[in-house]
Amino acid sequence: MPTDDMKRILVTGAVGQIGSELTMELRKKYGNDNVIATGHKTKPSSRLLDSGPFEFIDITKKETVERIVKKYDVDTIYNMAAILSAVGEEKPMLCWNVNINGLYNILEIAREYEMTRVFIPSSIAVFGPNTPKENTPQDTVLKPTTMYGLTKVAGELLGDYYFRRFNLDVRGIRYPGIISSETPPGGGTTDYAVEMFYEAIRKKKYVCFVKKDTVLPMMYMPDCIKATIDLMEADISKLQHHCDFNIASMSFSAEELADEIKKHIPDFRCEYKPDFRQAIADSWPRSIDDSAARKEWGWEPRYDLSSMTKDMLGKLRKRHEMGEI
Ligand code: AKB
Repeated sequence: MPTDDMKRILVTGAVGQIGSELTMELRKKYGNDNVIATGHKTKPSSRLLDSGPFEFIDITKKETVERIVKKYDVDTIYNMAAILSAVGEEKPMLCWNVNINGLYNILEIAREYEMTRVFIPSSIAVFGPNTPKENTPQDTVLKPTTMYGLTKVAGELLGDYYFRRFNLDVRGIRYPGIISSETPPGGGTTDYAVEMFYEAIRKKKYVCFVKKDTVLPMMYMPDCIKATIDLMEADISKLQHHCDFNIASMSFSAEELADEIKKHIPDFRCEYKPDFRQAIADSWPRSIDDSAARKEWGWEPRYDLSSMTKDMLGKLRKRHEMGEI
């Protein structure tokens, strides 16, 4: 396994939607004590706290990250801390600061400490209204209209720059909307898809903040975690791209998702009341061409809409019965 060189891993944003599940999977794979979970302000779950080291940092303050890197002799970073699209429109300066200045600090530290590898997530938000919407190509127009999107374009370019200029092994994926049952997302446009599941279990009704015919690319968390770790473990000699891999698994409209949930909860009702997030969703692709990821590191999703819905509802139902949600 090409993993011997990643021994001490730091995860930023480990309290967040993807970071929390990624940390647990990395701990399973690389050993609990070798994966240092970090967060900013949010209290970590006991699952995260009890299974390995946890520290508070602020990626916009370089010294706070550097202290932890030295303390644990870190050689690999997954930089999952970010401000997502909806909050990014409400707080554009915060979004710039975390997603650009924070990322710059991470890359600089990785360069200074000669780290083995860095993961920097990107997003379908790098695309904009002028990008082809169906089967969006790997290499295409990148002119987003959101602050989040433009920080992600700059982030991809910055990562590729560090690879070329400083020989730092930086890798990244353009995540679609991620659907998960552990930690809810916060501040994104694709959050409606997750909320719909939670509310279907809790109240059997949901008011969706995008129109029913809004189609976006989505992915179930187990596939997201698999993609992230697989890319980090991929043989570098096979990679032609580095920080900007398109990946796809499923695309559906808000109404198609509601209909799929209704197959399991027949009295579930969904209403549609679009807000400012509709414009963001409308600027993004409907489906993604991920042939580069398939070819360069063997990406292949496992879940589709039907298998994801069954699994999500099963997991959330259990958590509901235990009074967790
Ligand atoms: C968001 O909606 O902002 C994120 C994303 C697609 O990057 N989930």
